[in-house]
Amino acid sequence: METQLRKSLAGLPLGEIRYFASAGSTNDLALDWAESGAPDFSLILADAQTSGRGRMGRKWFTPAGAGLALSLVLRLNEAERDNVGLFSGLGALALVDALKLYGITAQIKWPNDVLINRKKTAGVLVETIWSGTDIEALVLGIGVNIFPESLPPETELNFPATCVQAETENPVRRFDLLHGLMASLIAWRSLLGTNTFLDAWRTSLAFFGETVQVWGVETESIVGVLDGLETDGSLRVVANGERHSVHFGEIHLRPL
Ligand code: BT5
Repeated sequence: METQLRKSLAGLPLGEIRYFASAGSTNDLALDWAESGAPDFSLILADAQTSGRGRMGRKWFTPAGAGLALSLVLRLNEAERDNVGLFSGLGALALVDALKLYGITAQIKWPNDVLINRKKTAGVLVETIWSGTDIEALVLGIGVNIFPESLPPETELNFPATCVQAETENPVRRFDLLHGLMASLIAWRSLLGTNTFLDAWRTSLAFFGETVQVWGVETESIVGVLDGLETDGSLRVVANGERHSVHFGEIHLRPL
């Protein structure tokens, strides 16, 4: 498996690559690796995770042989440090692009989910390591459901879920999709924060123009029309004629 993985990524300008048949959470491994000097764009991939994480301590289900669970260590340049709020969009956008290889038009449920036909097929988890007031490294974790076995039991879901193979007639090979995803990440990273990047993200937003409810831990919920993105990656919602910018954090979004 590891040989196949390395072969499929050969030729891409990545940092180092580590593969695990089973890991706790690839994000935890990547955070440790970042602390101990992983070079930029180093990749950790696990076939299975025993404690895969979503946001706020939620779980990410990752049984063996069924999906992709990966984390990248990114060393940010100055411009990227000013755009940290765009990295979950970067992960989601790169996956949306890679899925086009299978004729799939996916959408981004702001801020961190990728949906196919309004069902969740992937989640992005961004975590940062700080040194004083500077970001030392950023870990970009991505989990993608590829085959039906990757889906958790319905009782564990707070949103409908699907997998890539259920949404295309083309046979999906995990490492082909991984290659496409890495190539797209490299391409979109160089455009982070540009109008091209923001327009592509906007165009891919799920529920655009629809009435949604957005709520967080400390904020009151807003019901309004999803109207787009601000340049810092926050979401624009118009409620009673008033524009609200919803920032990252612990945010839930649902179509009404
Ligand atoms: C996410 O969190 O969607 C981010 C998931 C990131 C996972 C990757 S895998 C590689 C890396 N290593 C890690 O440990 N994590 C990252 P959130 O928006 O909080 O959604 C979590 C919720 O999604 C859970 O509470 C479940 O309801 C649901 N869920 C869990 N596993 C799922 C799956 N395989 N498919 C669809 N939904 C799932």
